[in-house]
Amino acid sequence: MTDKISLTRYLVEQQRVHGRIPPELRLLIEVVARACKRISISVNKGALGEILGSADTENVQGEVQKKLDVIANEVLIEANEWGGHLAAMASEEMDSIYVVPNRFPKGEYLLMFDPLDGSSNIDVNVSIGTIFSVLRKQHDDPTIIDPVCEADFLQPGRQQVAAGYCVYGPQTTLVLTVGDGVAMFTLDREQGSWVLTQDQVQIPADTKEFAINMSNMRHWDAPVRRYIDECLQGKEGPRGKDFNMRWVASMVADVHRILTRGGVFMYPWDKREPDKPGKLRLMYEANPMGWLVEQAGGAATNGRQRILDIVPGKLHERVSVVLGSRNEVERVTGYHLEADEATAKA
Ligand code: AHM
Ligand code: MG
Repeated sequence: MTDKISLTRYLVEQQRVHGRIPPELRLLIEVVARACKRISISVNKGALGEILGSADTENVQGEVQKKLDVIANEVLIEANEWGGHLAAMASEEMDSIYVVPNRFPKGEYLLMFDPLDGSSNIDVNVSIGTIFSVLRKQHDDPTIIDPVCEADFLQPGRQQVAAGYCVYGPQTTLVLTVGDGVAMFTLDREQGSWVLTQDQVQIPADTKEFAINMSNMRHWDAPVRRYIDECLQGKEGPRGKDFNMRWVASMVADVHRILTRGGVFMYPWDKREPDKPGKLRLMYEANPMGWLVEQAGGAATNGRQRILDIVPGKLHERVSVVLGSRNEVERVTGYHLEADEATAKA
């Protein structure tokens, strides 16, 4: 690229030319991007930075926290709490919402994040990331500033005003939407700046690649089995083409591949924990990824319903996820709906 566009310039143009984002939201995104830069530096240090291994604590989901989960969470909070653009934050690593302390000015935005996605990959030097989602606090009467509470966060994903992720891989890439398509920024380490390297990202509607944790196959529901069985039959089967499989076990990396070259990603409900709707979390994993994928021309459902239309009942709600190339997501969703109809008729 000869005329390099920085993240700052991209955001200023989104604010000034397209009128899409107010200055406070621009500031918020820049602060998140700065925090991701700091996390990226820690990730790069690896064992030299003493960031590997377990923190010997558990999060609200009962998962053992890695040191880097805790570090990344602190970096995001410290970076964002004082700027005056936020009312509160919520994270995979915190039981309840973090209200901006009274010593700082408050804004109208709510920030949610999975500070370090793909925790199982930290110690093995495989791509990991940070996922974030921004909502605006809803007011019945905008002149009244009420204290913020968890209920303020429980908005469907279609109300997000910004969403993105940063993937810490061979390159560090920030992927963002403010509702005007998907833009990708690569971290230029020498300059310390984010450079726009792709705008208006598009996911092809068709694909020959799926991503699912195949070791859970015996626990899946019939429609997911049917879809994967058909893919595995390749050219000789009903799909008439061979499929490839990839599973990084970091949602950020799997979604990044799909935004780059297409594919379908699934983390469906399964029988291991029948009472949980899925493994992934709706508000800071599925919603931001779902919006990014839709903004790139793809689709995202829970197998039956558009993810962005789900009204959350609680902060750490889980959800089944099917996202990526539109025609494949529609096929998987169709298989679920067909199965539901058959059950209803029986
Ligand atoms: P995390 O947020 O604790 O890292 O968990 C979410 C991750 C996703 O990134 C990934 O898609 C999935 O869990 C991997 O699950 P599995 O270990 O079953 O392959
Ligand atoms: Mg995660």
